[in-house]
Amino acid sequence: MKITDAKVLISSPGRNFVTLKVYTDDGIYGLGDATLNGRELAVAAYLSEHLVPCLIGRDPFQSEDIWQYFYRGAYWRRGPVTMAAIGAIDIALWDIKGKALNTPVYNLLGGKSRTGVMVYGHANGRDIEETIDEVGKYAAMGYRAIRAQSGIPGIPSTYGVAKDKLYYEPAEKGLPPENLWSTEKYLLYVPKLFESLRLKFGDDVHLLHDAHHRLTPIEAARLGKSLEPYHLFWLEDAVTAELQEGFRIVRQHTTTPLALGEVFNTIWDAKTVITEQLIDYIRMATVHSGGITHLKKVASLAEIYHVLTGCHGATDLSPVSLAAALHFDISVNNFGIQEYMLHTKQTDEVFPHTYSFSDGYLHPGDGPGLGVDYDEKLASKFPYERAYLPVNRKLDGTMYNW
Ligand code: KDG
Ligand code: MG
Repeated sequence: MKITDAKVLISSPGRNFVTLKVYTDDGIYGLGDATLNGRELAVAAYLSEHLVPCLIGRDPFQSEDIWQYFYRGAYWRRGPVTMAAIGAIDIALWDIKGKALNTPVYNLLGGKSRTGVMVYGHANGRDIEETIDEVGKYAAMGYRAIRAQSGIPGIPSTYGVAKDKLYYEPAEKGLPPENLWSTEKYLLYVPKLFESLRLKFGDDVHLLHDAHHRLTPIEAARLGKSLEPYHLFWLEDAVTAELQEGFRIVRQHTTTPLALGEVFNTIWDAKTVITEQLIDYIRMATVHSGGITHLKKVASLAEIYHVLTGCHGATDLSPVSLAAALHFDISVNNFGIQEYMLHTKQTDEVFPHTYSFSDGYLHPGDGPGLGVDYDEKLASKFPYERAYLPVNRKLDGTMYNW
């Protein structure tokens, strides 16, 4: 089998997505996700200008060699643009292989290791009362794990609080909106939120929280410690992780489980935190870390160090990415949990898929390949519009991490 062509498809059904469609000489095509939130066209150009010309004529079954060709062969390695482009190709090749062999991708990755993929949903409110209501809605829908984020009194905007409850979408059309931030207020408020949630919902539901890279190591240590009575499933992205060693300080002070890595792109970004057992969950996504091929290697390294997986699954990861994650999740032994943010109806219509939710679990479906398609005609009704994630400033105007 030979690859005959590959098209980069850009559309905005509910939000912007970049999708790669790889064609072969026996009529099978595969889909990959290449979406990099707020930097979509950089990946699209990297793919169409630099990678697609080298892809034509290759055997799609040689996904390992093709991966190495684009990673080692580029000279310029790593980084989100490069790795999302390689990730899109890799995901599309696994899709082709599954379709050609008439089997779901998970069967090519070792087969099912579990009956379903436990997911966590996103509950968020402007204050504790509203957040409690939202957590209640997810519990009623059958979710066993729920991430809770709350606005903080005295700060006009807070990360993770949706305008449209079930469909949280942080990217906005136009130039980047500016948010405000106070670590002092946040550190006082979050323990109260989780105390209220445990009082209301008891101990059984898994509760998660995302600090979104906004704390220093010692601040994260304090937050982790203050949340211990409420036994979180995880505290995510407590500190920016360019300095992986910073997590030594957090780890020394708290038993709250730590999750990290949605912005990581290669195994090197996670090497210290995994091998020193500084985290409990690695959050890298198939799309942003070079596809299924590379993420399998990350999971294998993590497995030796008692680190479980918890793939990123926000709305900017298209249904193609989500499907790739589900095939990966259901097959690796050290799976932990999968993030699941509902896509809008428009997104789901443009990307018809076989995965389904029931009773707190996602199931990838048992059809050949990844089980996702792309309706090009419908997608053409939703043209790309530039959109950005917000930026963030401290109350005194200092530029900070979003
Ligand atoms: O593109 C960035 C979003 O995916 C991010 O804000 C979502 O932090 C996030 C999460 O945990 O899903
Ligand atoms: Mg996050």
